[in-house]
Amino acid sequence: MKKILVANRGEIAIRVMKTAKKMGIQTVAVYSTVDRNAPHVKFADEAVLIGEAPSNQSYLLGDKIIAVAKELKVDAIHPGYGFLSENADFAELCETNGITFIGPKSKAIKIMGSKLAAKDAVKEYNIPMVPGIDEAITDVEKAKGIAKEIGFPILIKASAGGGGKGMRVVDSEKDLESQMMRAISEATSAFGDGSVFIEKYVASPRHIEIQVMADTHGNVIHLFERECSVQRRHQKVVEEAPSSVLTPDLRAKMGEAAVKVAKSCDYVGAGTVEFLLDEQHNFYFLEMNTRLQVEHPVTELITGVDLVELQIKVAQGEVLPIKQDDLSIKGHALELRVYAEDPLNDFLPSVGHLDTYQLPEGSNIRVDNGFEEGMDIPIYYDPMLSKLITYGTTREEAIETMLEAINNYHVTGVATTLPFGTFVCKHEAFRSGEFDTHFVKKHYDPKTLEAEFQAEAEIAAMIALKQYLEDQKLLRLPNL
Ligand code: MV4
Repeated sequence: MKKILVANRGEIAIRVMKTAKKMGIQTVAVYSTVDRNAPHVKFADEAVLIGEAPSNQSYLLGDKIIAVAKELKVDAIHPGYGFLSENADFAELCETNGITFIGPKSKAIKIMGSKLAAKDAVKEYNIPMVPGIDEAITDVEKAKGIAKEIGFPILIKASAGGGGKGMRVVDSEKDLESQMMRAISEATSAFGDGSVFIEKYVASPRHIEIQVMADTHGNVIHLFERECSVQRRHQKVVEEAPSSVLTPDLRAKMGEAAVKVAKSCDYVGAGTVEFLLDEQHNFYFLEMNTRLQVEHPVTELITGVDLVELQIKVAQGEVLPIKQDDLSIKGHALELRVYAEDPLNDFLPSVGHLDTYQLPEGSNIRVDNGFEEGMDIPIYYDPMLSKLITYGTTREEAIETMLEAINNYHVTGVATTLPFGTFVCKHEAFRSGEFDTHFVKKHYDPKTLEAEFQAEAEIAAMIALKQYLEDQKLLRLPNL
Protein backbone atom coordinates (compact mmCIF):
# COMPACT_ATOMS: atom_id res chain seq x y z
CA MET A 1 0.00 0.00 0.00
CA LYS A 2 1.31 3.41 -0.99
CA LYS A 3 -1.64 5.66 -0.27
CA ILE A 4 -4.52 5.49 2.21
CA LEU A 5 -7.62 7.65 2.39
CA VAL A 6 -9.03 8.13 5.87
CA ALA A 7 -12.82 8.47 5.67
CA ASN A 8 -13.19 10.18 9.02
CA ARG A 9 -12.36 13.31 11.01
CA GLY A 10 -11.06 14.40 14.40
CA GLU A 11 -8.76 12.41 16.64
CA ILE A 12 -9.28 9.05 14.94
CA ALA A 13 -8.39 10.40 11.49
CA ILE A 14 -5.13 11.73 12.95
CA ARG A 15 -4.52 8.53 14.91
CA VAL A 16 -4.78 6.43 11.73
CA MET A 17 -2.63 8.81 9.67
CA LYS A 18 0.13 8.76 12.30
CA THR A 19 0.61 5.04 11.79
CA ALA A 20 0.33 5.34 8.01
CA LYS A 21 3.13 7.96 8.06
CA LYS A 22 5.22 5.74 10.32
CA MET A 23 4.83 2.97 7.73
CA GLY A 24 5.81 5.28 4.86
CA ILE A 25 2.28 5.35 3.43
CA GLN A 26 0.87 8.58 1.91
CA THR A 27 -2.33 9.93 3.51
CA VAL A 28 -5.45 11.53 2.09
CA ALA A 29 -7.96 13.35 4.29
CA VAL A 30 -11.52 14.18 3.34
CA TYR A 31 -13.38 17.04 4.99
CA SER A 32 -16.60 19.02 5.13
CA THR A 33 -16.89 22.80 4.84
CA VAL A 34 -16.81 23.37 8.63
CA ASP A 35 -13.68 21.21 8.90
CA ARG A 36 -11.74 23.28 6.33
CA ASN A 37 -9.06 24.19 8.89
CA ALA A 38 -9.37 21.12 11.10
CA PRO A 39 -6.20 19.44 12.38
CA HIS A 40 -6.86 16.23 10.48
CA VAL A 41 -6.87 18.20 7.22
CA LYS A 42 -3.54 19.86 8.01
CA PHE A 43 -2.03 16.55 9.11
CA ALA A 44 -2.70 14.74 5.82
CA ASP A 45 -0.46 14.79 2.75
CA GLU A 46 -3.47 15.62 0.58
CA ALA A 47 -6.99 16.73 1.52
CA VAL A 48 -10.22 16.93 -0.45
CA LEU A 49 -13.42 18.82 0.33
CA ILE A 50 -16.33 16.41 0.00
CA GLY A 51 -19.38 18.43 1.03
CA GLU A 52 -21.38 20.40 3.51
CA ALA A 53 -21.21 20.10 7.29
CA PRO A 54 -24.06 17.64 7.98
CA SER A 55 -22.49 14.17 7.84
CA ASN A 56 -25.09 12.87 5.38
CA GLN A 57 -23.75 15.51 2.97
CA SER A 58 -20.08 14.68 3.58
CA TYR A 59 -18.59 11.95 5.79
CA LEU A 60 -21.42 9.52 4.99
CA LEU A 61 -21.23 9.96 1.21
CA GLY A 62 -19.71 6.61 0.26
CA ASP A 63 -19.91 7.18 -3.52
CA LYS A 64 -18.27 10.57 -3.27
CA ILE A 65 -15.46 9.24 -1.07
CA ILE A 66 -14.80 6.39 -3.49
CA ALA A 67 -14.74 8.84 -6.41
CA VAL A 68 -12.09 10.89 -4.56
CA ALA A 69 -10.12 7.73 -3.78
CA LYS A 70 -10.07 6.73 -7.46
CA GLU A 71 -9.20 10.22 -8.62
CA LEU A 72 -6.21 10.31 -6.24
CA LYS A 73 -5.16 6.72 -6.97
CA VAL A 74 -5.67 5.59 -3.39
CA ASP A 75 -4.97 1.92 -2.56
CA ALA A 76 -7.11 1.58 0.55
CA ILE A 77 -9.70 3.33 2.71
CA HIS A 78 -9.60 3.33 6.51
CA PRO A 79 -13.07 4.16 7.87
CA GLY A 80 -12.11 4.85 11.53
CA TYR A 81 -15.13 4.41 13.83
CA GLY A 82 -18.67 5.72 13.34
CA PHE A 83 -19.67 7.11 9.93
CA LEU A 84 -19.12 4.36 7.27
CA SER A 85 -17.11 2.00 9.46
CA GLU A 86 -19.84 -0.62 9.91
CA ASN A 87 -21.61 -0.10 6.63
CA ALA A 88 -21.54 -3.43 4.76
CA ASP A 89 -22.57 -1.81 1.47
CA PHE A 90 -19.68 0.65 1.66
CA ALA A 91 -17.17 -2.12 2.37
CA GLU A 92 -18.46 -3.96 -0.69
CA LEU A 93 -18.45 -0.82 -2.83
CA CYS A 94 -14.76 -0.32 -2.00
CA GLU A 95 -13.91 -3.84 -3.13
CA THR A 96 -15.94 -3.62 -6.38
CA ASN A 97 -14.04 -0.44 -7.16
CA GLY A 98 -10.68 -2.10 -6.60
CA ILE A 99 -9.97 -0.28 -3.35
CA THR A 100 -9.08 -2.20 -0.19
CA PHE A 101 -11.47 -1.59 2.71
CA ILE A 102 -9.36 -1.68 5.88
CA GLY A 103 -11.74 -3.83 7.86
CA PRO A 104 -13.67 -7.10 7.60
CA LYS A 105 -15.53 -8.35 4.56
CA SER A 106 -19.07 -7.04 4.12
CA LYS A 107 -20.46 -10.48 5.02
CA ALA A 108 -19.01 -10.30 8.54
CA ILE A 109 -20.25 -6.72 8.98
CA LYS A 110 -23.73 -7.81 7.95
CA ILE A 111 -23.86 -10.83 10.25
CA MET A 112 -22.63 -8.94 13.31
CA GLY A 113 -24.86 -5.95 12.52
CA SER A 114 -27.83 -8.17 13.37
CA LYS A 115 -27.94 -9.62 16.88
CA LEU A 116 -30.06 -12.54 15.74
CA ALA A 117 -27.80 -13.32 12.78
CA ALA A 118 -24.83 -13.13 15.18
CA LYS A 119 -26.43 -15.62 17.60
CA ASP A 120 -27.13 -17.89 14.68
CA ALA A 121 -23.55 -17.67 13.39
CA VAL A 122 -21.96 -18.60 16.73
CA LYS A 123 -24.47 -21.40 17.48
CA GLU A 124 -22.09 -24.30 16.83
CA TYR A 125 -19.15 -22.77 18.66
CA ASN A 126 -20.19 -23.33 22.27
CA ILE A 127 -20.12 -19.65 23.18
CA PRO A 128 -21.87 -18.88 26.49
CA MET A 129 -24.95 -16.75 25.89
CA VAL A 130 -27.55 -15.22 28.18
CA PRO A 131 -30.56 -17.57 28.54
CA GLY A 132 -33.13 -16.51 25.96
CA ILE A 133 -34.34 -17.05 22.43
CA ASP A 134 -32.47 -16.78 19.16
CA GLU A 135 -35.23 -15.79 16.80
CA ALA A 136 -37.55 -12.83 16.33
CA ILE A 137 -40.83 -13.03 18.21
CA THR A 138 -44.15 -11.27 17.55
CA ASP A 139 -46.64 -13.52 19.34
CA VAL A 140 -47.33 -12.15 22.84
CA GLU A 141 -48.67 -15.42 24.24
CA LYS A 142 -45.58 -17.26 23.04
CA ALA A 143 -43.43 -14.51 24.58
CA LYS A 144 -45.20 -14.94 27.92
CA GLY A 145 -44.44 -18.64 27.88
CA ILE A 146 -40.77 -18.03 27.17
CA ALA A 147 -40.54 -15.30 29.81
CA LYS A 148 -42.00 -17.63 32.44
CA GLU A 149 -39.53 -20.30 31.47
CA ILE A 150 -36.45 -18.07 31.80
CA GLY A 151 -37.90 -16.09 34.70
CA PHE A 152 -38.48 -12.37 35.23
CA PRO A 153 -36.98 -9.85 34.93
CA ILE A 154 -36.44 -10.26 31.20
CA LEU A 155 -35.05 -7.92 28.59
CA ILE A 156 -36.61 -7.27 25.20
CA LYS A 157 -33.98 -6.35 22.62
CA ALA A 158 -34.19 -5.17 19.03
CA SER A 159 -32.19 -7.37 16.67
CA ALA A 160 -31.03 -4.35 14.68
CA GLY A 161 -30.43 -2.23 17.77
CA GLY A 162 -27.10 -1.17 19.13
CA GLY A 163 -25.74 0.78 22.05
CA GLY A 164 -28.78 -0.02 24.15
CA LYS A 165 -31.30 1.40 21.69
CA GLY A 166 -34.63 -0.42 21.66
CA MET A 167 -34.03 -2.34 24.91
CA ARG A 168 -36.77 -2.77 27.52
CA VAL A 169 -36.63 -4.41 30.91
CA VAL A 170 -39.84 -6.22 31.90
CA ASP A 171 -40.29 -7.10 35.58
CA SER A 172 -43.52 -9.04 35.45
CA GLU A 173 -45.98 -10.70 33.11
CA LYS A 174 -48.55 -7.92 33.34
CA ASP A 175 -46.16 -5.46 31.62
CA LEU A 176 -44.98 -7.83 28.92
CA GLU A 177 -47.61 -7.20 26.26
CA SER A 178 -47.41 -3.39 26.33
CA GLN A 179 -43.60 -3.36 26.50
CA MET A 180 -43.32 -5.80 23.66
CA MET A 181 -45.64 -3.77 21.45
CA ARG A 182 -43.63 -0.65 22.22
CA ALA A 183 -40.33 -2.39 21.53
CA ILE A 184 -41.56 -3.64 18.15
CA SER A 185 -42.90 -0.26 17.07
CA GLU A 186 -39.74 1.52 18.28
CA ALA A 187 -37.48 -0.91 16.46
CA THR A 188 -39.55 -0.57 13.30
CA SER A 189 -39.33 3.21 13.25
CA ALA A 190 -35.71 3.43 14.42
CA PHE A 191 -34.13 0.63 12.37
CA GLY A 192 -36.73 -0.29 9.76
CA ASP A 193 -36.68 -3.77 11.29
CA GLY A 194 -39.16 -4.70 14.00
CA SER A 195 -37.50 -7.97 14.97
CA VAL A 196 -37.22 -8.29 18.75
CA PHE A 197 -36.13 -11.15 20.99
CA ILE A 198 -36.08 -11.97 24.68
CA GLU A 199 -33.23 -12.60 27.11
CA LYS A 200 -32.91 -13.07 30.83
CA TYR A 201 -32.05 -9.65 32.29
CA VAL A 202 -28.63 -9.66 33.94
CA ALA A 203 -29.19 -7.05 36.62
CA SER A 204 -25.72 -5.84 37.62
CA PRO A 205 -23.29 -6.80 34.91
CA ARG A 206 -19.85 -5.55 34.08
CA HIS A 207 -19.20 -4.77 30.44
CA ILE A 208 -16.02 -6.47 29.33
CA GLU A 209 -14.88 -6.65 25.74
CA ILE A 210 -12.09 -8.58 24.05
CA GLN A 211 -9.95 -7.13 21.27
CA VAL A 212 -9.41 -9.55 18.41
CA MET A 213 -7.30 -9.40 15.27
CA ALA A 214 -7.54 -11.76 12.30
CA ASP A 215 -5.63 -12.12 9.05
CA THR A 216 -6.81 -13.47 5.68
CA HIS A 217 -4.98 -16.80 6.30
CA GLY A 218 -7.24 -17.99 9.10
CA ASN A 219 -5.09 -16.81 12.01
CA VAL A 220 -7.01 -15.14 14.83
CA ILE A 221 -5.55 -13.76 18.05
CA HIS A 222 -7.00 -11.84 20.98
CA LEU A 223 -5.33 -8.94 22.73
CA PHE A 224 -7.01 -9.36 26.12
CA GLU A 225 -9.87 -7.34 27.55
CA ARG A 226 -11.02 -3.82 28.16
CA GLU A 227 -13.29 -3.00 31.08
CA CYS A 228 -15.94 -0.52 29.93
CA SER A 229 -18.45 -0.56 32.78
CA VAL A 230 -18.09 3.14 33.57
CA GLN A 231 -20.66 4.42 31.13
CA ARG A 232 -23.51 6.87 31.13
CA ARG A 233 -26.62 6.04 29.11
CA HIS A 234 -24.60 3.62 26.94
CA GLN A 235 -21.92 6.24 26.35
CA LYS A 236 -18.59 4.98 27.67
CA VAL A 237 -16.70 7.53 29.74
CA VAL A 238 -13.75 5.72 31.32
CA GLU A 239 -12.22 2.51 29.98
CA GLU A 240 -9.32 0.47 31.22
CA ALA A 241 -7.15 -2.54 30.50
CA PRO A 242 -6.81 -5.02 32.00
CA SER A 243 -10.01 -5.45 34.02
CA SER A 244 -9.36 -5.70 37.74
CA VAL A 245 -11.76 -8.65 38.10
CA LEU A 246 -10.53 -11.16 35.54
CA THR A 247 -8.34 -14.03 36.66
CA PRO A 248 -5.81 -15.41 34.15
CA ASP A 249 -8.07 -18.44 33.72
CA LEU A 250 -11.24 -16.41 33.03
CA ARG A 251 -9.26 -14.13 30.72
CA ALA A 252 -8.06 -17.12 28.70
CA LYS A 253 -11.60 -18.54 28.51
CA MET A 254 -13.09 -15.22 27.35
CA GLY A 255 -10.25 -14.75 24.89
CA GLU A 256 -10.85 -18.18 23.40
CA ALA A 257 -14.59 -17.49 23.13
CA ALA A 258 -13.87 -14.17 21.37
CA VAL A 259 -11.56 -15.89 18.88
CA LYS A 260 -14.32 -18.40 18.12
CA VAL A 261 -16.83 -15.59 17.54
CA ALA A 262 -14.40 -14.05 15.03
CA LYS A 263 -13.94 -17.42 13.32
CA SER A 264 -17.71 -17.95 13.10
CA CYS A 265 -18.00 -15.10 10.58
CA ASP A 266 -14.62 -15.45 8.81
CA TYR A 267 -13.50 -12.24 10.40
CA VAL A 268 -10.58 -10.20 9.04
CA GLY A 269 -8.97 -7.21 10.76
CA ALA A 270 -9.55 -5.60 14.15
CA GLY A 271 -12.76 -6.42 15.97
CA THR A 272 -14.21 -6.33 19.45
CA VAL A 273 -16.29 -9.03 21.07
CA GLU A 274 -18.55 -7.69 23.84
CA PHE A 275 -19.44 -9.74 26.89
CA LEU A 276 -21.48 -9.25 30.02
CA LEU A 277 -19.94 -10.55 33.23
CA ASP A 278 -22.44 -11.25 36.01
CA GLU A 279 -21.85 -11.06 39.76
CA GLN A 280 -20.86 -14.74 39.88
CA HIS A 281 -18.32 -14.02 37.11
CA ASN A 282 -20.19 -15.96 34.45
CA PHE A 283 -19.63 -14.38 31.05
CA TYR A 284 -22.06 -14.13 28.15
CA PHE A 285 -21.49 -13.12 24.54
CA LEU A 286 -23.46 -10.00 23.62
CA GLU A 287 -22.34 -8.76 20.22
CA MET A 288 -19.34 -8.06 18.04
CA ASN A 289 -18.28 -4.64 16.85
CA THR A 290 -16.67 -4.86 13.45
CA ARG A 291 -14.46 -1.77 13.67
CA LEU A 292 -11.49 -0.27 15.46
CA GLN A 293 -13.01 1.05 18.67
CA VAL A 294 -12.64 4.42 20.35
CA GLU A 295 -10.97 2.81 23.37
CA HIS A 296 -8.37 0.77 21.44
CA PRO A 297 -5.43 2.77 22.91
CA VAL A 298 -5.63 1.12 26.35
CA THR A 299 -5.03 -2.22 24.63
CA GLU A 300 -2.09 -0.75 22.72
CA LEU A 301 -0.50 0.51 25.94
CA ILE A 302 -0.68 -2.80 27.80
CA THR A 303 0.38 -4.98 24.86
CA GLY A 304 2.83 -2.67 23.04
CA VAL A 305 1.02 -3.42 19.78
CA ASP A 306 0.02 -0.77 17.22
CA LEU A 307 -3.45 -1.97 16.25
CA VAL A 308 -3.71 0.29 13.20
CA GLU A 309 -0.42 -1.10 11.91
CA LEU A 310 -1.80 -4.63 12.22
CA GLN A 311 -5.02 -3.57 10.50
CA ILE A 312 -3.05 -2.24 7.56
CA LYS A 313 -0.81 -5.31 7.39
CA VAL A 314 -3.65 -7.83 7.36
CA ALA A 315 -5.56 -5.68 4.86
CA GLN A 316 -2.52 -6.05 2.56
CA GLY A 317 -2.82 -9.80 2.91
CA GLU A 318 0.14 -10.23 5.25
CA VAL A 319 0.21 -13.04 7.79
CA LEU A 320 -0.30 -11.75 11.35
CA PRO A 321 3.23 -11.04 12.60
CA ILE A 322 2.37 -12.03 16.19
CA LYS A 323 1.09 -15.24 17.69
CA GLN A 324 -1.10 -15.61 20.76
CA ASP A 325 1.81 -16.83 22.87
CA ASP A 326 3.90 -13.76 21.99
CA LEU A 327 1.39 -11.57 23.80
CA SER A 328 1.32 -10.65 27.46
CA ILE A 329 -0.13 -7.88 29.60
CA LYS A 330 2.33 -5.31 30.85
CA GLY A 331 1.06 -2.69 33.31
CA HIS A 332 -2.27 -0.93 33.35
CA ALA A 333 -3.90 1.72 31.16
CA LEU A 334 -6.84 4.07 31.62
CA GLU A 335 -8.72 6.20 29.12
CA LEU A 336 -10.97 9.16 29.80
CA ARG A 337 -13.11 10.41 26.94
CA VAL A 338 -12.91 14.20 27.02
CA TYR A 339 -16.22 15.46 25.71
CA ALA A 340 -17.37 19.05 25.30
CA GLU A 341 -20.29 18.26 27.59
CA ASP A 342 -21.27 19.83 30.89
CA PRO A 343 -21.17 17.31 33.74
CA LEU A 344 -22.99 19.84 35.96
CA ASN A 345 -25.83 20.17 33.49
CA ASP A 346 -26.86 16.62 32.63
CA PHE A 347 -23.93 16.26 30.18
CA LEU A 348 -25.53 18.66 27.70
CA PRO A 349 -23.24 19.35 24.74
CA SER A 350 -21.25 22.49 25.45
CA VAL A 351 -20.20 23.42 21.95
CA GLY A 352 -18.50 26.76 21.43
CA HIS A 353 -15.06 28.27 21.12
CA LEU A 354 -11.90 26.77 22.61
CA ASP A 355 -10.49 29.94 24.22
CA THR A 356 -7.79 27.95 25.99
CA TYR A 357 -6.80 24.46 24.93
CA GLN A 358 -3.61 23.07 26.42
CA LEU A 359 -2.89 19.36 26.59
CA PRO A 360 -1.05 17.66 29.43
CA GLU A 361 2.35 16.18 28.59
CA GLY A 362 4.65 13.71 30.25
CA SER A 363 5.76 10.13 30.33
CA ASN A 364 2.91 7.66 30.67
CA ILE A 365 0.46 10.19 29.20
CA ARG A 366 -0.99 9.86 25.70
CA VAL A 367 -3.56 12.24 24.27
CA ASP A 368 -5.33 11.24 21.07
CA ASN A 369 -6.60 14.68 20.17
CA GLY A 370 -8.47 16.29 17.31
CA PHE A 371 -8.67 19.94 18.37
CA GLU A 372 -6.60 23.12 18.74
CA GLU A 373 -6.81 26.31 20.77
CA GLY A 374 -8.91 28.95 19.00
CA MET A 375 -11.12 26.42 17.17
CA ASP A 376 -14.89 26.31 17.25
CA ILE A 377 -16.39 22.94 18.06
CA PRO A 378 -18.78 22.06 15.22
CA ILE A 379 -22.32 21.21 16.30
CA TYR A 380 -22.65 18.63 13.54
CA TYR A 381 -20.55 15.82 14.96
CA ASP A 382 -19.82 13.90 18.13
CA PRO A 383 -18.54 16.40 20.73
CA MET A 384 -15.54 14.29 21.80
CA LEU A 385 -12.47 16.54 21.94
CA SER A 386 -9.87 13.93 22.75
CA LYS A 387 -9.04 10.81 24.67
CA LEU A 388 -6.77 11.19 27.64
CA ILE A 389 -4.90 7.94 28.17
CA THR A 390 -2.52 7.13 31.01
CA TYR A 391 -0.29 4.20 31.78
CA GLY A 392 1.20 2.80 34.98
CA THR A 393 3.00 -0.27 36.21
CA THR A 394 0.01 -0.74 38.49
CA ARG A 395 -3.63 0.37 38.32
CA GLU A 396 -3.03 2.81 41.20
CA GLU A 397 -0.21 4.44 39.26
CA ALA A 398 -2.35 4.80 36.15
CA ILE A 399 -5.11 6.40 38.24
CA GLU A 400 -2.72 8.86 39.93
CA THR A 401 -1.22 9.80 36.57
CA MET A 402 -4.74 10.33 35.22
CA LEU A 403 -5.57 12.71 38.09
CA GLU A 404 -2.37 14.64 37.46
CA ALA A 405 -2.94 14.75 33.70
CA ILE A 406 -6.49 16.04 34.18
CA ASN A 407 -5.08 18.86 36.35
CA ASN A 408 -2.64 19.76 33.58
CA TYR A 409 -5.28 19.73 30.84
CA HIS A 410 -6.47 23.33 30.47
CA VAL A 411 -9.70 24.11 28.65
CA THR A 412 -11.70 27.33 28.79
CA GLY A 413 -14.60 28.44 26.62
CA VAL A 414 -16.52 25.18 26.89
CA ALA A 415 -17.38 22.79 29.72
CA THR A 416 -15.79 19.34 29.50
CA THR A 417 -16.00 15.93 31.15
CA LEU A 418 -12.50 16.40 32.67
CA PRO A 419 -13.89 17.15 36.17
CA PHE A 420 -16.07 14.08 35.82
CA GLY A 421 -12.90 12.09 35.20
CA THR A 422 -11.51 13.38 38.49
CA PHE A 423 -14.72 12.33 40.22
CA VAL A 424 -14.42 8.79 38.86
CA CYS A 425 -10.70 8.45 39.65
CA LYS A 426 -11.21 9.61 43.24
CA HIS A 427 -14.28 7.49 43.90
CA GLU A 428 -13.86 4.61 46.32
CA ALA A 429 -15.97 2.24 44.23
CA PHE A 430 -13.80 2.87 41.19
CA ARG A 431 -10.53 2.70 43.12
CA SER A 432 -11.47 -0.58 44.75
CA GLY A 433 -12.57 -2.07 41.43
CA GLU A 434 -15.98 -2.87 42.92
CA PHE A 435 -18.26 -1.41 40.27
CA ASP A 436 -20.60 -2.42 37.47
CA THR A 437 -22.48 -0.77 34.60
CA HIS A 438 -24.60 1.13 37.15
CA PHE A 439 -21.58 3.02 38.59
CA VAL A 440 -22.51 6.46 37.21
CA LYS A 441 -26.23 6.16 37.95
CA LYS A 442 -25.49 4.87 41.43
CA HIS A 443 -22.70 7.20 42.51
CA TYR A 444 -22.70 10.35 40.43
CA ASP A 445 -24.50 13.44 41.57
CA PRO A 446 -23.52 16.83 40.07
CA LYS A 447 -23.60 18.20 43.62
CA THR A 448 -20.41 16.31 44.49
CA LEU A 449 -18.66 18.05 41.59
CA GLU A 450 -20.09 21.40 42.62
CA ALA A 451 -18.77 20.88 46.14
CA GLU A 452 -15.34 20.06 44.64
CA PHE A 453 -15.43 23.22 42.49
CA GLN A 454 -16.49 25.22 45.57
CA ALA A 455 -13.62 23.84 47.65
CA GLU A 456 -11.16 24.61 44.85
CA ALA A 457 -12.50 28.16 44.49
CA GLU A 458 -12.11 28.69 48.23
CA ILE A 459 -8.49 27.50 48.17
CA ALA A 460 -7.79 29.76 45.19
CA ALA A 461 -9.34 32.71 47.06
CA MET A 462 -7.22 31.97 50.14
CA ILE A 463 -4.02 31.79 48.09
CA ALA A 464 -4.92 35.10 46.45
CA LEU A 465 -5.58 36.71 49.84
CA LYS A 466 -2.28 35.44 51.26
CA GLN A 467 -0.41 36.82 48.27
CA TYR A 468 -2.23 40.12 48.59
CA LEU A 469 -1.29 40.45 52.26
CA GLU A 470 2.34 39.58 51.50
CA ASP A 471 2.43 42.12 48.69
CA GLN A 472 1.02 44.72 51.06
CA LYS A 473 3.77 43.98 53.59
CA LEU A 474 6.45 44.41 50.92
CA LEU A 475 4.93 47.67 49.72
CA ARG A 476 4.90 49.03 53.23
CA LEU A 477 8.47 48.09 54.06
CA PRO A 478 10.01 51.37 52.89
CA ASN A 479 7.73 53.24 55.31
CA LEU A 480 8.87 51.32 58.37
C1 MV4 B 1 -27.99 -6.80 28.49
C2 MV4 B 1 -28.01 -6.34 29.83
C3 MV4 B 1 -28.51 -7.19 30.78
N1 MV4 B 1 -28.99 -8.39 30.44
N2 MV4 B 1 -28.48 -8.01 28.19
C4 MV4 B 1 -26.67 -2.68 26.54
C5 MV4 B 1 -26.15 -2.37 25.19
C6 MV4 B 1 -26.12 -3.64 24.46
N3 MV4 B 1 -24.80 -3.80 23.88
C7 MV4 B 1 -26.44 -4.71 25.42
N4 MV4 B 1 -26.71 -4.09 26.67
C8 MV4 B 1 -27.08 -4.79 27.75
N5 MV4 B 1 -27.54 -6.04 27.49
C9 MV4 B 1 -28.96 -8.78 29.16
N6 MV4 B 1 -29.48 -9.98 28.84
C10 MV4 B 1 -27.50 -5.08 30.11
C11 MV4 B 1 -27.05 -4.29 29.07
C12 MV4 B 1 -26.58 -3.00 29.46
C13 MV4 B 1 -25.27 -2.61 29.26
C14 MV4 B 1 -24.34 -3.43 28.65
C15 MV4 B 1 -23.04 -3.03 28.47
C16 MV4 B 1 -22.65 -1.78 28.91
C17 MV4 B 1 -23.54 -0.95 29.50
C18 MV4 B 1 -24.84 -1.34 29.69
C19 MV4 B 1 -25.73 -0.48 30.30
C20 MV4 B 1 -27.01 -0.87 30.50
C21 MV4 B 1 -27.44 -2.11 30.06
